[in-house]
Amino acid sequence: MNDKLRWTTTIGAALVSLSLVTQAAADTVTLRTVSSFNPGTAIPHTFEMFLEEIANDPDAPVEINFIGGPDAMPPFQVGNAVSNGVVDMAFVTSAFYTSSLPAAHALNLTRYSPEELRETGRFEQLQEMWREQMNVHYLAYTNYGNRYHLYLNEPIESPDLNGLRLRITPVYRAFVEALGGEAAQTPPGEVYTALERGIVDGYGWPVQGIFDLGWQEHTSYRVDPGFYHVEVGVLVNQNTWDNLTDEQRDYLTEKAIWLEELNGLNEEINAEEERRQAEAGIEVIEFEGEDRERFLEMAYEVQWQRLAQEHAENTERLREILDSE
Ligand code: 173
Repeated sequence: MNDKLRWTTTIGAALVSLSLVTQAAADTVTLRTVSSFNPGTAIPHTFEMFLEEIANDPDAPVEINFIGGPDAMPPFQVGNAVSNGVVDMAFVTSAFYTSSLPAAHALNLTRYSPEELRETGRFEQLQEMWREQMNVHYLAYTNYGNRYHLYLNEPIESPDLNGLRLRITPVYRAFVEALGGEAAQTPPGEVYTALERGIVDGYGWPVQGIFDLGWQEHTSYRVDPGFYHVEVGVLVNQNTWDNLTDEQRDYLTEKAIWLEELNGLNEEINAEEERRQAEAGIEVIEFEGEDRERFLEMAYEVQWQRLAQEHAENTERLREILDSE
C-alpha cells in the first residue's frame, strides 16, 4: 500500500467509526427530568426506584438526567415546564398543574386503580386528553393506595372546621371550605413556616410524608378517615415522546407499568406512617358512624360539584372516564 492509499484508508476507517458513534448516540436519548417533590422523601419514593432501575440497566435505550426537585423548579411551574418542553419528563401531581389542564385533579376522585384504568381503556382516554390539552404523554400513575388526610392543631368533635384556617392545594380546597374552614394555598415548602408561625391551624397532606419536612413538630391531630386517592404522575413532553423510537417508547411504557405495580407497597407504608405518627404523639380524631359517612360522601360530592361549576366540559369528560360504571 502506498502512503496516499494508507492515509485515505485511515481517514475512511475514522469516518466509519465516527458514524458508528453517531449512530449509537441516536439510539439512546437523554431526558431532562424534574420533580415537584423533594428527592429522598416519601412521595417520590417509587419514582426514584424507577430512575434507579433505568440508570442501572446497561441496555436501557434512554438515559434520564435528573435535574432536581423544588430547589430546581417551583412545584407549581413543573406542569408548564413539561408542557412546553423546558424539560422532557416531570414527576408532578395534577393539583399542581390545574392552570395547564383545568380539573386535572379529578384524578384524585377515580373509582378505578391505574391497573383497572389501563385494562378498561380508560387510561388511553386520559392520555388522549392530556395530549390534546397539555401536550404531554401521561406515562405513569404513582401513589395510588396512598390517601389524603386533614391534620389539625385544634381538636374538633364533628366534621366542622368553623373558625379554623387550613393550608390547602386544589385537592382539599372545596372540601375544607364546605366544612366551614378557611383555605390558604401554599406549596409544600411553605407548610413548616406557616405552622410554626401559627398562620394556619392545620393542613391537608397524604398519610405519607409528614416527617420529611419536620411537620410532626407542629402537628397535634390527624383526622380519620382519609379520603380520595393520591395521584402523582410521570409526564413526558409530547414532542419528546413523538421523537423517541418505538423501542424507547415501549421500554418506558414497560418500566411505567413496573412502577405502577409498586403502588402495591402503599398499604404497608401507610401502616408504618400511622405507627410513626402515633409514636410522635399525633392523636387521631376519628369520625365514626354517620359522621364518617357524611364526611366521606361530602369530600367527593363537593369536589365534583366545584369542578363541574368551574370547568364543566373537562369535568364531564373526566367523570365519564374516572367515575362511570
Ligand atoms: O398537599 C399537597 O401539596 C398535594 O396536593 C399533594 C398531592 C400529591 C401528593 C402529595 C401532596
